Amino acid sequence: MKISNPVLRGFYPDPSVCRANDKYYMVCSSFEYFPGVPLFESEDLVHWTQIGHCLTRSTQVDLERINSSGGVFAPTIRYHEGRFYMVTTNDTYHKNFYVYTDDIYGEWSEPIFVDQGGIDPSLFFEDGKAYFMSNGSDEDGNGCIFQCEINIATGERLTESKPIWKGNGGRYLESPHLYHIGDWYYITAAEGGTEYGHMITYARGKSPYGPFESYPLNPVVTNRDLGGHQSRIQGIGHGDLVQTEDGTTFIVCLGFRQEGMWMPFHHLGREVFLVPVQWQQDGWFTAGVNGKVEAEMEMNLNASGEDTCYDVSFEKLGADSLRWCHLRAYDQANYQFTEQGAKLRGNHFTLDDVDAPTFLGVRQSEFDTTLDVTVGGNSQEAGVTFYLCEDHHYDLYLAQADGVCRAELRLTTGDAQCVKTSVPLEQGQQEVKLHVESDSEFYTFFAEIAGEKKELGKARTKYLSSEVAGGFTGTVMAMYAVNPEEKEDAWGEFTGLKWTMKKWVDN
Ligand code: 6LW
Repeated sequence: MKISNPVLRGFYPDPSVCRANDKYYMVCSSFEYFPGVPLFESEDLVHWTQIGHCLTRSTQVDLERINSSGGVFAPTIRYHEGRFYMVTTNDTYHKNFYVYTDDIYGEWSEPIFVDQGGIDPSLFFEDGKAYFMSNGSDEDGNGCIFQCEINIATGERLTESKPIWKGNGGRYLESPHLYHIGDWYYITAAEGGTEYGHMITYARGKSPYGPFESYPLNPVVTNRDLGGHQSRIQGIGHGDLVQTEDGTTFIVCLGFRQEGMWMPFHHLGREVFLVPVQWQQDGWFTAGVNGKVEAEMEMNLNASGEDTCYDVSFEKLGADSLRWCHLRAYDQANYQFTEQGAKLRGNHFTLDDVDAPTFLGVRQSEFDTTLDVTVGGNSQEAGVTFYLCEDHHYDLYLAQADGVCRAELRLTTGDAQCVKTSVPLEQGQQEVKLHVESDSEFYTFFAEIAGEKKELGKARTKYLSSEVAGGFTGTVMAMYAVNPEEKEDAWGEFTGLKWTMKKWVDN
């Protein structure tokens, strides 16, 4: 049947997937966001339900003052003898570690560190051995995949780290994984960087250490040769192979949906794509449609469930929703869910700080969205932000000073920040209805003043993109509060949250 991509929309980069007990499990990177490493379950590789996070405690990963797009990089998930492992890098501290669980719905262990450098670690289990691989550089400074064997109980290296594959010559060799399928060991990597030149390459050999022979038809998957006028889907790379029970094979990988045909950018982050694999007689394979990924592809899958709905409201997302995310740290005392909505108590951090302001976020999953929320309470500042990082965010909020309430729109784009519009509310008006409309090019911000919806301004989506702002994340919408004096009883009150997202279809 035809399957539409991306199968998981919004900022869920660097996917890795495994099959266990007739289900599929997937993890994605999370950088400075807490909880870390969102975890999903699926029965068909197409419909994914979030069932948890792998990193839920500060003892597992310390995100304090982690730089934006630092912290938790590309994870790998593997299942071995009844146990799930998730291995990743804390890039800010250049440390590779893994956690494990015997209950996929439960808590994960404390971290076990492995003394091998590089990023994008992966695990491979066979014949009682645990192989650990990550990227690195050879003596000439070229990209190379290194591998060692570890004691899986302790993380201790049992063998020297050996170079096993230099890839196909593309820059930024990363994201290695090893598989044993049929007579061959297949190794994969991403090359070209996680941007427009991104690609997925393979090599194969007769042992876990190779020697590996690169596939003559590499790259197996890439959209690098498609211009924006040919495909909105770009940056395809960082893939993990997965097989269904009957051996049908897929690659789960990242890609993004670009905006701006000639000077492209993307602001929704890197997302998850599913790509069908076609095996050949000689034990090699191709994937996608002639090695390219399209928004709709024919796949040998029975996945007729309902479309995933990304709409957000307090009714849909209660206090325990796994979709809420926070910046770096989470102080539960500053978040209260009420029958009508949520109350947030700020701290002295603002959205401009590389720190942990009070922030209740959800990823933006589509271009066309409509947001409504009413903000009241007595916080000095409380509102919504469309946030990429501390230097790039748009905030629409209720400000209160000297007994005057104002609706304001503040834009922060790199080194420039301005309050674009500031409108006093009517005497006695102490809460304000905020409304935001987005399409692929603009956010348009409104506030209801004296019963009338007033436009406070527009801002370009482009300035929240990786191409402009840098980094590896994607836009998150958050309710937030700022409370410079950290008053005990200063709360921003949020009611009537409704954020609807219109599913993008390629045309
Ligand atoms: C990462 C690398 C990548 O760890 O982006 O797409 C880096 N690939 O593999 C950050 O996500």
